[in-house]
Amino acid sequence: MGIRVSESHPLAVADRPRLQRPPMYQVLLLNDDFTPMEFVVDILRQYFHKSESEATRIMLSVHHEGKGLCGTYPREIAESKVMLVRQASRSHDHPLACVMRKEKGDGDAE
Ligand code: TYC
Repeated sequence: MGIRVSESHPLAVADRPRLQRPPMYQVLLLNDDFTPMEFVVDILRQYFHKSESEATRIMLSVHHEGKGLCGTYPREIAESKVMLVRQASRSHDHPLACVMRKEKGDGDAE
């Protein structure tokens, strides 16, 4: 019973396509002088699933360094997080900026 596939069959190994890892995108928050700290912490918890302490750490690093990493995702997920954060910020009249950038160092997989 069952199908036996010979390991020496040329399609089994020789013609294996070279795989490309999908490019990944970093989603970042940028600092501004107006968005309340608590709102940024809420955003990090709600959209990036951070704990209270991790969200506070990221928010403070954005506040002091100018920008901070929220997470790294495939393109469409990163795009949707950027959109959701922008919509939430605008709906509360905050200028909070959320951007994405392609992660460096994505070559072909082995
Ligand atoms: N700098 C803001 C303040 O002092 C807080 C803040 C933190 C705003 C992070 C944006 O991405 C941000 N209220």
